[in-house]
Amino acid sequence: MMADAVFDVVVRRARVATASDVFDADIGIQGGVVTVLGQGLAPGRHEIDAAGRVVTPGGVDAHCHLDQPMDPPARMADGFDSGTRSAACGGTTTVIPFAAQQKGHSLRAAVDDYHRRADGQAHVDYAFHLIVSDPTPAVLNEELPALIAEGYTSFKIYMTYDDLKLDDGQVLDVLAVAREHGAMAMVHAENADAIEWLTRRLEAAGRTAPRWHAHARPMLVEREATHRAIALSQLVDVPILIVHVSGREAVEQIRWARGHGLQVFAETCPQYLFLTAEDLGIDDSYQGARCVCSPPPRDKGNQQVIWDGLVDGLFTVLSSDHAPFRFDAPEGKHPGGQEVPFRHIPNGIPGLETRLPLLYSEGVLGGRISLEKFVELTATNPAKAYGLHPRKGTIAPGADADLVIWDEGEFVLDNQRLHHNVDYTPYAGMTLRAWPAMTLAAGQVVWDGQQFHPRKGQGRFLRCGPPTLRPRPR
Ligand code: DUC
Ligand code: ZN
Ligand code: ZN
Repeated sequence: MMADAVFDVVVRRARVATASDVFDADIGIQGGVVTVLGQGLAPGRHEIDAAGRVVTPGGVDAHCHLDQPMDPPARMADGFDSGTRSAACGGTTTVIPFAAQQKGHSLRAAVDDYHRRADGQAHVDYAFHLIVSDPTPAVLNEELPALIAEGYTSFKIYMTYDDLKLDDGQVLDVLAVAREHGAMAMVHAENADAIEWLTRRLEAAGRTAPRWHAHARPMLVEREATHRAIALSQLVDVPILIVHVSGREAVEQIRWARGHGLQVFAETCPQYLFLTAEDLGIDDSYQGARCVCSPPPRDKGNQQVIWDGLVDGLFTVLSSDHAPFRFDAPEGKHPGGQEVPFRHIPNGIPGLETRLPLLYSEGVLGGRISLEKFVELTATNPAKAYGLHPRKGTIAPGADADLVIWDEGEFVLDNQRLHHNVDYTPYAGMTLRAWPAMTLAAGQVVWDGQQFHPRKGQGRFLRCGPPTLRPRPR
């Protein structure tokens, strides 16, 4: 404690990285907010020496699933407590999971229920996207406009999954609301009927092991739905953001749209950079159930296309799509304690904690992307896309003091190291080259490189403004 302290916290000798610049500065923090960037700042009550290490804005994970209600026996392993704990230890200080409407119920009920799940639980700040699964006139004309005005400014539309999917007319209705009220529509683009047809044929042939999941959801079904989503958004004349883009054919559709001046934004996820369909199995072993997610990981060639899209600006954001199910559990990848046909395996993989270290290791230290691009994809653009910038997603006076101080050094990842409530990571055995040495949330140390420092209930609910992303036509 210093008697003449001017700041609550000073992070000294930081190599500060933002989406536009990398520069050396001390970071002065008061009341949980960055107040000054400069050289030789006055003392802080808490002094942190970053000693020339890279310091980035806390990550904004704009696509993760926490404690989302599921049909029994499935149950997500992470709620707001363990999910935000895991996020913080991997450098993510803002999460945006989904309040999912159930068909036949109101959207407002989903939002109220989701607040009850989050209240008092979160260690870092959070906002909500909405999932619109039943766009009744009341939802379209009353609930959605009111919720957008209250700070729920983004919603996800599904073109697959029986309990969530919308038909094209419903997609148009929801997109029209996004246009009228300035919200961001996120689209899960896979052709539901084609998946069902393929799944039945595979089942009839006895092909039900986890690896067949990838055959039931080939690139073609994603390409077709991506094309359709783009066309529907063009008809309504509204921007959209295509989530979890997995490979070349979807990327081609998005490039075409950009080339025609359409505001089509795109998200990808680490699983499409680091996993392939072989991770679902090369034989009929059930081990591959761990990596069953949708869209499925593709192949090395598609991984390269996704890397290229990160480098050249095709992708707007990199999110985790953390969808946490335990492998060895009846509420997880073994429904009812059984090895089940792939159709019944809960879709999703964990990734909140590994998103930033994976991209920093292979992207930045692997020489594929700049530090500025890393920050843009993992923090600045997600904050802009969902109306949280400049409070989130940057290091600047007035922004929340959410910071990651990076430690560079090789180690082999295993699940023991992680803080989620999932019993595996798909990235076990990978050599990583970086991990947060420290994470600060609102100026408080929440991860010190060894220990998690709980701030349960101090994570705040964030009301989102309108999207402020600028289009990047190609
Ligand atoms: N796919 C989704 O669309 N959401 C959650 C998990 C998954 O695999
Ligand atoms: Zn999805
Ligand atoms: Zn998802």
